[in-house]
Amino acid sequence: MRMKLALTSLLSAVAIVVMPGIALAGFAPADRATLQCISPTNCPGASYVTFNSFTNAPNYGDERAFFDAKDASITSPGGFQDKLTVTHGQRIFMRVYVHNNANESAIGQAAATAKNTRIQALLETNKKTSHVASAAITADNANPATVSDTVELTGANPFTMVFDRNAPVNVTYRPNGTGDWVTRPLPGATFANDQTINANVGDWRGCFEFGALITFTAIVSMDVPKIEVPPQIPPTPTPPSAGKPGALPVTGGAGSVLGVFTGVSAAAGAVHYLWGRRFGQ
Ligand SMILES: [Ca+2]
Repeated sequence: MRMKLALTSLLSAVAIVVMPGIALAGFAPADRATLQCISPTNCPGASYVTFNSFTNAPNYGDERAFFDAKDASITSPGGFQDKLTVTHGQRIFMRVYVHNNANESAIGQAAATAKNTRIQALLETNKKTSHVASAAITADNANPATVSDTVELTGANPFTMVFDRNAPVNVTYRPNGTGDWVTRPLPGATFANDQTINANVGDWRGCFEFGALITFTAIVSMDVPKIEVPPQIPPTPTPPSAGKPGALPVTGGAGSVLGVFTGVSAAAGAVHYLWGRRFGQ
């Protein structure tokens, strides 16, 4: 019995791993080592290159949840969410926060610099009512090598999403880690297809001074149900057949009633009378 239970558990685990087309929501790796600021002004950082692993960054909070989004019409700061309800034609403004947590002052700039740093954002390609968009940050000397996070998007009807190639892929950062924040096109960012953005940004120095936000836009295309317009012409009642047992609510059948009237208008009046009687009007 114990063997059977163990085998069942193993099969369940395998089924989860190989299930195609299912994107898991949330950040990954979920079990990676994390860092904590001792105070908002005292965040020692890591002795190795690792991205987005502070759980209480002063200006961001939990860095592991580094990919979020909001309606693109919201131009005020903030308002980003990990889960959105979307509608047809909606433009979604997406944001990736990037922070190499390595502590330059402890291990030196060279050891603290991420090498061959790559950013990727993905949308799902299938038409369905629930999508998981994902973003990943990878570097040759990072540990873990890749970290990722998601945005969940849900619609009332099946929809598809594409990146807006006419909107910029921007990076907001402080050049050389000092001074004012600037926003400019992210060097090397390309649309591999409508659902994939890639950027190789090369070296990425450690510490909060070099934190950055990468932004881009996606568009929702949703099936919109056709509005059913009721017919404006009332149905023409079919005069009941005299030979149809039980078709008439009056004693004597249709003939006895129609016989009271003459002509077309009289027949129409008879039908109205019959229907009125039948429905108790
Ligand atoms: Ca997220």
